[in-house]
Amino acid sequence: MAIARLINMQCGYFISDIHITLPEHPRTGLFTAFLRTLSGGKNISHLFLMGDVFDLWLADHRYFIDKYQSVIDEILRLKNEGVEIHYFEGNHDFHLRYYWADQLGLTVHDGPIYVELGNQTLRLEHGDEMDPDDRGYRFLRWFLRTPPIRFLICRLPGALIVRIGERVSATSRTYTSKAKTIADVDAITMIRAHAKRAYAAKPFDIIISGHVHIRDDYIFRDGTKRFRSVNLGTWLDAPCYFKIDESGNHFFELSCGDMAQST
Ligand SMILES: [Mn+2]
Repeated sequence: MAIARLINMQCGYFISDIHITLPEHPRTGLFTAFLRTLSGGKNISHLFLMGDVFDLWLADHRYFIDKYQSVIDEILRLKNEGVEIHYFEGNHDFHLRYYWADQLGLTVHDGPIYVELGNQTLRLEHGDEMDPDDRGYRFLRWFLRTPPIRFLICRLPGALIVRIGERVSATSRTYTSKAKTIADVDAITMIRAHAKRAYAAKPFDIIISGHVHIRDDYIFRDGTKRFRSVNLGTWLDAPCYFKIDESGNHFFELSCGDMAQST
């Protein structure tokens, strides 16, 4: 009986904006150490990678696969243990299906989805479409996904991918959470305004996003309406995950301290 219960376990983990750069960076070790604490059939049934997991990942180029093999190995282990894994494209990692879906068998999303988990309806998205006024980005997002550009990105020569990848890793070394394009208060306003618009279009119990690098957890109440808006923040600030388990609890846990010591 206990086994059936474990198989039916609904325990989802949500992570975004890790912005993994170099394999030897402590943040990479922290993420793989975090994944090693998870075990399919024991403490996780669903893993949601909510975008910008890597600071750069394009299509199925060998450069990224070789560079991030240690991360891929842990994700693949979870998949082989029966964990259902969803990977949302961000603005730093896209055209993911050629590797993560076609070769590894994960489910890849390039926009918002609704899922049922533990009696709750969730709306999940990276969050890069959150700002309705950012027409420049919306155009870029569309443009990068047009068939001719997708064709080009998938066929960039390996040497050029290496140069781009090294350039991105080098500039990202100086990344700090201070490098934000909008103020925290504006980001929170945007997260919550987007949640309200999304709820009006199609209701949910919880909306979970990332992208803006501001952790936010807010309950809306308006008459009989009630929903929760969660933004996952970024591992550049403080590594964390959001978890929904079968008892319906959902909470953040900072994963920094003990796991940093285990790497
Ligand atoms: Mn993003």
